[in-house]
Amino acid sequence: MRVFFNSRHDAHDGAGEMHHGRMVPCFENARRIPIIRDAVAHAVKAQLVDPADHGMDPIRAIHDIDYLDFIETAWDEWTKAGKSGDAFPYVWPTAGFSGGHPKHISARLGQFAISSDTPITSGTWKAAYWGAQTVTSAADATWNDGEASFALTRPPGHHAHANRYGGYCFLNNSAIAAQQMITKGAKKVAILDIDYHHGNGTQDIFYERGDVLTISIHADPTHQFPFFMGYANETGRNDGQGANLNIPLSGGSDFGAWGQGFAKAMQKIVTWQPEALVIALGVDAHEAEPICDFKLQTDDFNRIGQMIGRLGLKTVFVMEGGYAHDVIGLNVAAVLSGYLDQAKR
Ligand code: OKP
Ligand code: ZN
Repeated sequence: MRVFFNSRHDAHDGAGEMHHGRMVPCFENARRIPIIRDAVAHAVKAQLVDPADHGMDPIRAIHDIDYLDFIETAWDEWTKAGKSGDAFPYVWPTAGFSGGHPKHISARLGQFAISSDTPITSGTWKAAYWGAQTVTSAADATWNDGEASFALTRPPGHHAHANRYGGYCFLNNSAIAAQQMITKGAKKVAILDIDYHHGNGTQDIFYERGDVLTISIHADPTHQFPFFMGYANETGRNDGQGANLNIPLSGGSDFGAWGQGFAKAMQKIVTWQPEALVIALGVDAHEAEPICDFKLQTDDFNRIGQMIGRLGLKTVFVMEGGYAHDVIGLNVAAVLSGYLDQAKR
């Protein structure tokens, strides 16, 4: 399988995040990527491909210009203000605050962040920019010849909105991949997000559009990030009515419950008849994952890949979450090899 690889991913290098009231090393760290690369190299005869530089157009097709300007310049503003650790927000313009948009870097961090878990570092923009190029190249390749691609990149993307970062995400890679295929001529593209966490950014970006179906299977937000979005009654608006499907599952779900949700997702995709499919491939639903509480096994990920393969659609896999270094490589490889076992039969 073609694996488009973001070799600049390690430019984003957070030192730590607040977890249960203490600073701990970032769960979303650079060690994840070589582990996954090495595991897929063996399992699916990965041909590593460097992304081409498509410039800002595919990114601007999803994100607002003032937001992109902020992400690109935040680190410089932070260091010019005399700060040297990673950049974090600490105050937000929540309901009732009406002071406009001050230019101070701490005001801007709060203006554009949804959460406090996501460091901005010296190379964050570089890593995120090349991640967007990685998924754009993967989407182009798959749209052109029909063969599946895997975009192996970090930081992840599905929590990023058109104008907000957070949940370890800056640029919404799955959205950029879907939009790239629309730009190249697809009339209908589906995004299926199997990451443990709700894909709030992806949902919001396409919420009023009828040409991109967004589906997310995730931990019930009543007890899990992002808490304020991801409920089953969020079904889309205007042209997008009926084109968003949330499948929240209770904490501790195993493949019994998860597989039932997945069957609903498969049914929706078959009925909706997209020309292409983007899989937001988080593997943090596995039982060994540190910040998650589902109970999927590696064999279950293989079954998931097989069922995706049986859809017979042009498929782009985009790396999202997965933090248990012992198993992330195995789980990604299980999805991709399951897919290859069943695709085009
Ligand atoms: C990103 B992805 C705990 C903060 C937790 C939210 C989870 C982000 C998950 N210190 N941050 O969907 O795997
Ligand atoms: Zn996740």
